[in-house]
Amino acid sequence: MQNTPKTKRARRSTRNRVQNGGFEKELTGWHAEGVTVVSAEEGDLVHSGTRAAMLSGMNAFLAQTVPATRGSRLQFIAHVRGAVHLGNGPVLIRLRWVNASGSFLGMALEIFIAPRQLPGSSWNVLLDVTNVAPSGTDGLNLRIDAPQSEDDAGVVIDDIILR
Ligand SMILES: [Ca+2]
Repeated sequence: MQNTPKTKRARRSTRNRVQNGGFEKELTGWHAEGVTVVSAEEGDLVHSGTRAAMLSGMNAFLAQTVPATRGSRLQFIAHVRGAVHLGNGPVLIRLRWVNASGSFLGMALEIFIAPRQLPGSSWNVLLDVTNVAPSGTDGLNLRIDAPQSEDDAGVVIDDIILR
């Protein structure tokens, strides 16, 4: 094998495959339950633009399937914070490879945030990379579950990127 200088590495697509990942178009493109769109006017709850998504409620989740094909390896980025300092319930982010009919092919990435871990005054940047998409892959299903009990404050998320 020939050594390839880093500057000549194969070009990766940098286009964000997530539709409306910054919630500027409210919840367009998302399946959601227990999610409200918060605006910059409500204080420090927006990472960029003028809107972000707040998950609060017993079954709060956000989900979207983005295009992917066999051999895809995608970078995942999201900005998360608590609505109240260290007041969050658990957050589970699961990315799954799916085929053309939406059936599960394999886990791509899993991120867990334990309760009472998210600051309310700054943003946590989640940054990770999926494994390689198996044969038959037609999409990557992203699902963020943030079930909040009565004692929990909500979780705010913005600028979700898959590229
Ligand atoms: Ca935003």
